Amino acid sequence: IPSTQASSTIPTTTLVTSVTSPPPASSASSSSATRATSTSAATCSALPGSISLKANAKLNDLFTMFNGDKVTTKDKFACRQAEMSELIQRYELGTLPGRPATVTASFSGNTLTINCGDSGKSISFTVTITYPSSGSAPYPAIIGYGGGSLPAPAGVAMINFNNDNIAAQVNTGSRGQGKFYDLYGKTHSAGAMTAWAWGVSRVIDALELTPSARIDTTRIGVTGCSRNGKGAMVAGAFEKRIVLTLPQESGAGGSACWRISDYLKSQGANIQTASEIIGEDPWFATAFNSYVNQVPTLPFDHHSLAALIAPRGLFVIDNNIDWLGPQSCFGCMTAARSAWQALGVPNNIGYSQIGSHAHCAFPSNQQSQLTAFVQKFLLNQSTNTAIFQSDFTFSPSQWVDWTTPTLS
Ligand code: MCU
Repeated sequence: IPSTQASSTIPTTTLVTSVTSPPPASSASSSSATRATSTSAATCSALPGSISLKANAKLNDLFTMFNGDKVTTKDKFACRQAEMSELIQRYELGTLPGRPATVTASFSGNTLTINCGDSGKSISFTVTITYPSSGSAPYPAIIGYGGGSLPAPAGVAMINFNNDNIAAQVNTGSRGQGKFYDLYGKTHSAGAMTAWAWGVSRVIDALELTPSARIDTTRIGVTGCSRNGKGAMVAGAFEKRIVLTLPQESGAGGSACWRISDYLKSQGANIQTASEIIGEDPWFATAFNSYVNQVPTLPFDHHSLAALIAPRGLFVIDNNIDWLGPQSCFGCMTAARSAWQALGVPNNIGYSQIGSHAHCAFPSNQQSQLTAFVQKFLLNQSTNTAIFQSDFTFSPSQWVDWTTPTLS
């Protein structure tokens, strides 16, 4: 089916002809970004407030700090992750706020209500929990953006997260709409994906506060497909309490790398790129608009975003739809895998691209792979997650000019 069917389900018509404002000053605030992403940030060197970006056609080195220091230890890699998180927030996704001043929760039926308050404003939203018919409480759970598009695994609760309610994604006119912006203001720098990740963190806060919901908050996964797969990857990157991230058919803005997608487009592929995607929905900060036509200046790519998840579990599920850039996704995740290799857990990241099925229709021949990841990370079983497969090829010599250390 692949490409032809894809073009009818995935519109490719929106084009962007202009770029807008530079990053607002607030998005350059290092304190909020680092606080939100790393507990060891206090011992890490701070990024300068103002950075002059240098073009780099290759995928950025995951193991050299912005100031040139080499990363040789796991602790230093945590600093590098905090730094990459801050860079990604600054130039692509917008600032992730930490926990608001108040978070309270109530639970009734299968509905968890989350109330958040800060600076005199408050919002409330709900998620619904579907419990498994097997296993025992407290259950592990997978938070599904828009309910998710994966079959519910045995023994695992599914939490339906209405991400559109937190930040709308109808078209570019959706910017600033949703509960996140009701709390933080319509002009907050966070794009929709950052707002959703913030929402996921509040769901986990609420579950921690609510033992009667019978969810084990040390065993939480996140998933979503397509646009929601991009969002799931961002949530996994920003929220360390998530132990398994399952982005499905996420494409550009998810498991694809901007640089590789631009290259494939230059070779004639019908593939979504950075300059195209910003005309579709407010998934990114407006700051990103200034870089979509000069992608090599970005001090990261999406292998860096994925690397924020290491050493936690990541299983990337892809299709073979041209627009989603499966070749870019495979290359990008192969580069990302270096982070898990450096940390000594290469099989905590898996990649599986299997095509010939409708967009977001999880195929039965990926089931055993998904089950292996779910059992390992959510059910504490010992399974074989050495899964890294694609119909496409990746040439490291074209994209990677750094080496993968073994971190002590
Ligand atoms: C793969 O995610 C998106 C894609 O980025 C968009 O260009 C397309 O319109 O929609 C996809 C999607 O979310 O499909 C449900």
